[in-house]
Amino acid sequence: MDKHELYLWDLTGYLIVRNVLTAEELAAANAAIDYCQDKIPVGEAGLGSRGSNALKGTGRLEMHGLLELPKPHCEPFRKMIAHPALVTRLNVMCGRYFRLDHGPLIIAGVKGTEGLTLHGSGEPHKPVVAYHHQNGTPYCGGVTVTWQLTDVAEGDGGFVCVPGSHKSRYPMPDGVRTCDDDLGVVIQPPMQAGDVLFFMDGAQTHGTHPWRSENPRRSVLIKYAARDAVRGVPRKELFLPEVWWGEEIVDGMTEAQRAVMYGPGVHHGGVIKPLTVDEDGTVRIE
Ligand SMILES: O=C(O)CCC(=O)C(=O)O
Repeated sequence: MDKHELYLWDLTGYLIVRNVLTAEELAAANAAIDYCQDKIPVGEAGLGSRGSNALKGTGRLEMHGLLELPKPHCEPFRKMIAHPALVTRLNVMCGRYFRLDHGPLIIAGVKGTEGLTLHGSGEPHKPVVAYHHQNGTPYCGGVTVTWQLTDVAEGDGGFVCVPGSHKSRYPMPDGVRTCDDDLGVVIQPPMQAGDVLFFMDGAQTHGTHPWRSENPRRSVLIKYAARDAVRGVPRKELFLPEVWWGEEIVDGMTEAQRAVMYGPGVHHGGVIKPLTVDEDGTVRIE
């Protein structure tokens, strides 16, 4: 990661590296998506745009599990997860012991596919994904890397962000969240097939504009974390105390004791309940 990239990354919260995939690698990744195209589920319209006028459209197309595709179709994504263009940069962005937190997943789009309301920002502070800079060293808890398998021209839609919002100290206005009154701060960077986008995920305000092009959208997202940050896990059952610690350790624990034995992560789907202490000193599930 050279000093110009570092400057752009720290300044804006995203970075585009051009022309990373070779023509052969791009063809193999597109062939893998052709293979599973019919299986990409269409989400319920409105779930992404959530009442926004600017973002409305047909249901979103998104699918996880690209590493689970049969060979040879998982191979392009195996290559992507530890690609040298990523390693050199993630070593700086998240620290040398970064790891894959969740993904790879495909976000696809056909003309009219709805957008996704903007989310993430520097306010309120979310330690697990926050951006911090100290003594000349940047640190970001969560970085998403998006591989473009098709071109994204200006105005096509897809990924959008508010550059610099990882340093924001005020809540995101509702019009920016919905893009109905975005104050002119939301940008949609054009990219070409084979380019790679890095963005500060939960630290930066970002989302999706509706897809407006006749050509399909194909973006493969891989979500990385600093090694000491935990966002999601590949399978929800990994959170369970008997899986995370082992049944022999948690066997016979009270409900409150078990509640503190869940594995780490924010995407636990509500299975982890907070504890409270009653006036008489009893610890119980809230
Ligand atoms: O690439 C996009 O369309 C945005 C993805 C997004 O919002 C996310 O990964 O949280």
